[in-house]
Amino acid sequence: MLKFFRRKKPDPAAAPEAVAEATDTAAAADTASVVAEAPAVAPEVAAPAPEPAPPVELEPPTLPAAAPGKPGWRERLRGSGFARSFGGLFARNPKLDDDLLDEIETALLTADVGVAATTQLVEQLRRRMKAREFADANALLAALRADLVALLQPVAQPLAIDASARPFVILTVGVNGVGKTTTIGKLARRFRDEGRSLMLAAGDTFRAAAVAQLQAWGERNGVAVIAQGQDADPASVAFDALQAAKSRGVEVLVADTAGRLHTQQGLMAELGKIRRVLGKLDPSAPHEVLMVIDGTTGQNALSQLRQFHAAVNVTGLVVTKLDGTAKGGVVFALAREFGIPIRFAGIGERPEDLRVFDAQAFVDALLPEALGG
Ligand SMILES: Nc1nc2c(ncn2[C@@H]2O[C@H](COP(=O)(O)OP(=O)(O)OP(=O)(O)O)[C@@H](O)[C@H]2O)c(=O)[nH]1
Ligand SMILES: [Mg+2]
Repeated sequence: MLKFFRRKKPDPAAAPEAVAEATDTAAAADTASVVAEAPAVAPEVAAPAPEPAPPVELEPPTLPAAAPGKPGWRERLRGSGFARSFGGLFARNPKLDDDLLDEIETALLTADVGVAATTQLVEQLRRRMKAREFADANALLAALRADLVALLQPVAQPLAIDASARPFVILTVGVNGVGKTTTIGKLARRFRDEGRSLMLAAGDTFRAAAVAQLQAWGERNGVAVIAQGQDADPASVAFDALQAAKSRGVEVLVADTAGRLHTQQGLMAELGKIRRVLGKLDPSAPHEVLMVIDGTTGQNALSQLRQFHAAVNVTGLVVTKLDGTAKGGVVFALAREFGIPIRFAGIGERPEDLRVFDAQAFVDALLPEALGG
């Protein structure tokens, strides 16, 4: 059975504290220091399901857009394996020689850039060093930085919502625990802030907590969540949700799916079924198959993407958890091997920590500015 969940708009007369809370949140978004102190909002456990309510039109956003660039990429990625190994290397003011290239090679491999991309980058630098293109090690660093940006530039393609697709359907896939549901919650906030009407589909029917987790994000952002509950057929949830989104004329539908290992044939086939069922209502749906990849995964991310791509034709990537201990280098390996657009980077757990992927900002955050830096 279809259920609709949505949050009531704060009514100043009935719930002054709700208005105060919204105002506080808005003020906090303008103040970096306050934002930095704000608690993480990602739900970890099942939240109580809200009261079912009849479907109503979505309201315009009540919260302002998250402040861009706060905190910055560099601040969030400082702890990455990539930043640490290169920070150490260049702080030592190395000489321009083959040893430096060997050290760069080791640093790239250690940071999960992978053998193929590392070899390509290092050999490129070696050729140019032999041709005496670099005056010093600093010039070589500048070249490495430019090469890394060039590797990512072709895949730094933001997600464009095609207005002629109504709704524009985003199917979210990925292995267990990579951040799919959290990313959907962040996207919901983003789309709401852009003034788009949207719906979410609770297609992870493996666990009751998964449905509740998505409902909590929907609640928080005033977005309707279509759910059938635990053990329902996820393809049927997707079908119902697309039907509801079509009849309501919403702009964007984002469907969650259960995490699954790329090696589980049956579960991978289930994704194909979800895809086919969506296609029955709209032959062009899903318009985006967004695969979420955990940035801490390392080279295994390549085989994950290979399998998901074969099963469901991935059109865009989100790399999450690049804050913290992620090495970050797998982003280069993914870009080189697949050329699939990287839409967003997750650099924290709060809604504003989902950033449109920016090749230059990413590389700048990973590498020190200059020698001795
Ligand atoms: N630090 C950090 N944590 C993140 C990020 N994205 C997601 N997480 C955390 O990762 C954990 C798992 O996130 P979920 O969204 O539940 O992952 P999922 O892919 O939906 O998991 P399953 O549905 O169980 O497969 C949560 O604790 C999130 O808060 C990120 O960019 N940075
Ligand atoms: Mg989930």
